[in-house]
Amino acid sequence: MLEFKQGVDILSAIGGITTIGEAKKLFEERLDPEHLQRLAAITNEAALLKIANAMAMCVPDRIYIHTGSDEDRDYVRRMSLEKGEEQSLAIPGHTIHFDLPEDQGRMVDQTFYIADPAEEVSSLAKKEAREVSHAYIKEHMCGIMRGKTMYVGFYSRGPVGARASIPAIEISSSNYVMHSAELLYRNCYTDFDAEVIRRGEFFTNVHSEGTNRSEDVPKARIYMDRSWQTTFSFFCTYAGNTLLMKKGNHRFATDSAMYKHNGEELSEHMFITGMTGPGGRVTYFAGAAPSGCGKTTTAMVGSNFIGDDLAQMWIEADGSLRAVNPEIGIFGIIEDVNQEGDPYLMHCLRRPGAEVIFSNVLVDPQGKPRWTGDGEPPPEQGVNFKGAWTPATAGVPMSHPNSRCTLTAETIGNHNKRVNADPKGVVIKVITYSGRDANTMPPIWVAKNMDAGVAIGASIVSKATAAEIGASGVNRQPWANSPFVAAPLAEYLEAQFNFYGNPKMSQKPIMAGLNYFLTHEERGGSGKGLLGEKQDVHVWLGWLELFTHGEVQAIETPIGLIPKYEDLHQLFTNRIDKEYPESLYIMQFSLYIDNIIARIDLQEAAWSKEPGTSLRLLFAVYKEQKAGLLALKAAKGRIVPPGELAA
Ligand code: OXD
Ligand code: MN
Repeated sequence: MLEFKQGVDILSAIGGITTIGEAKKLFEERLDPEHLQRLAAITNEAALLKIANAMAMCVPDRIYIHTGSDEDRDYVRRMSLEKGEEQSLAIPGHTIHFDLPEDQGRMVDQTFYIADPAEEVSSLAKKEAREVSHAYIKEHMCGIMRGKTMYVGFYSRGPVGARASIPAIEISSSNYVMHSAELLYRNCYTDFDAEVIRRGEFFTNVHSEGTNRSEDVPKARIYMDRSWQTTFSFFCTYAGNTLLMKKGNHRFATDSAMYKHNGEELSEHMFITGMTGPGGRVTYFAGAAPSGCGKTTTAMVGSNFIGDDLAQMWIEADGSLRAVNPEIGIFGIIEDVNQEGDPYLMHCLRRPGAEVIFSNVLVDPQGKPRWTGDGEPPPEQGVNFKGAWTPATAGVPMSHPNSRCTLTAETIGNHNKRVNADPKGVVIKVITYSGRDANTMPPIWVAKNMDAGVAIGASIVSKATAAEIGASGVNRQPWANSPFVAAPLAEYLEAQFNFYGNPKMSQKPIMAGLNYFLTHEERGGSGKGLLGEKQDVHVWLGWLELFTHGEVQAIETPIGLIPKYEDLHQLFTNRIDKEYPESLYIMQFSLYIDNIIARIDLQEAAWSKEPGTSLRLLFAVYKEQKAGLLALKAAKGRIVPPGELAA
């Protein structure tokens, strides 16, 4: 259980401003008349105290209140170029930003939850005692903005007025961070006060790149003060470490869903996308996948793409599960993005029209950004995150595997801007969970009931990717959200059961697992190649779309329901005009019973270490599945092809 507003409020303790009178006096002393007037539009006292304390702590030379106007956006962009945080590329509106070589992903070892003595955090997270963090922040953030401008922006994490939207303040001395904030979030300067009243909370983020030198990166920290809903980040620029309105505030939104709206809301690491089905109907999906596991590509498959990373969900009075995207843009991994797999995105990345920040890719001498897997012949030379590069540069890839593109979603061809702006949200009919799993689960399996659906989310395992510095091996990734869940996992599990099991949710979604990462060698073939292609996702989602509407039947197995060959064959033909041999179907959908049981045992052992009453429901699902699998093995052997399941 998390208690809010407990322990020392570090930002105000360091800033030392405790009354609104002191805050206003500081504003008058330090803001120029124009920005003083801009700030006068914000009247929420708690927000003004946060801003005053950030000023008092960081001691910037100048303060810039970002109203979200075109002039302000242009100014922030221009200054980013002038300061050298970004450089122009050949296509107008396209820029490149490099993070330091040591700052190319989320620094998990330097990221901490600030915790009070009795406060428990997830077994997969790192915590630090409040007084230790307090001293460290004081040592490194006091005066960190001397000689710099402090930018202050007001944003809404979701359409203004939506039930699960939460306002946030982003404070940073980095123009690149503020430029990214404007591409990814809705500036709500004029609505901020009203939104704080409506929601009853807001988040605050304070960042400075400081000296921005490699030798200072070991001192970098990313702190989340959950109790005071405030983040601190310094000596880094990678947006996953610095633009904490994204993953820092996603962590706070998860706390808010669990401890302020338990059973009514969830905050998920999920894309939201709409698939068009027969008769032109649009069915909305929300899907979880760990960072770097194809979440953006999956989202882009939709005819009505809404968002690729986060979902704020709630149960509406009509019994439906609704979701809004807290973002309006994408900060997507660019490796392997190419014309064949990602035509909409490539249009924005290769033609004029969209404003794009490329980060940590290679730039060739003509000012063209290049990345591994872009589908073009490799360049002869260029500059990347480590400096000058040629194909002979040993040990350095052309582009960092976690290099990114940042752009507003409205420039992407299949984005539905109207729907993404609608505070009513979309009705989610399908929930998916996936991970990088080479050898165990089939491409699709549908949970038989809500508890089994929660168990799919609780049981994701995935191979580490470049989004997290230093991560390796195959790890548990419950709901693909565990890097962002501060709470003890059993409490999070309980919140999931409470949400999907809530009788108010009369229109239950379909819950399914997805896996695109089976390899030939693990399924009786040879070579490490994947059993399928990126474009097959159209078929997997297409089948789920039909299944949700009762238009295809499924084969029942102990782990859930799987598609029939004939239906997939037809979808492969109709959706992507591709031959789908039955032999491939058999490789993909055979049940490898020993692998699945080993996975269940591993999950059971890991979850047994998490004390909590909700485990009972999870273990009941595992028990039933395991009994079914053992009976099947006794009857049909270790590997059961789908044809034998149907019989
Ligand atoms: C992201 C991540 O950047 O999850 O979305 O790392
Ligand atoms: Mn993510």
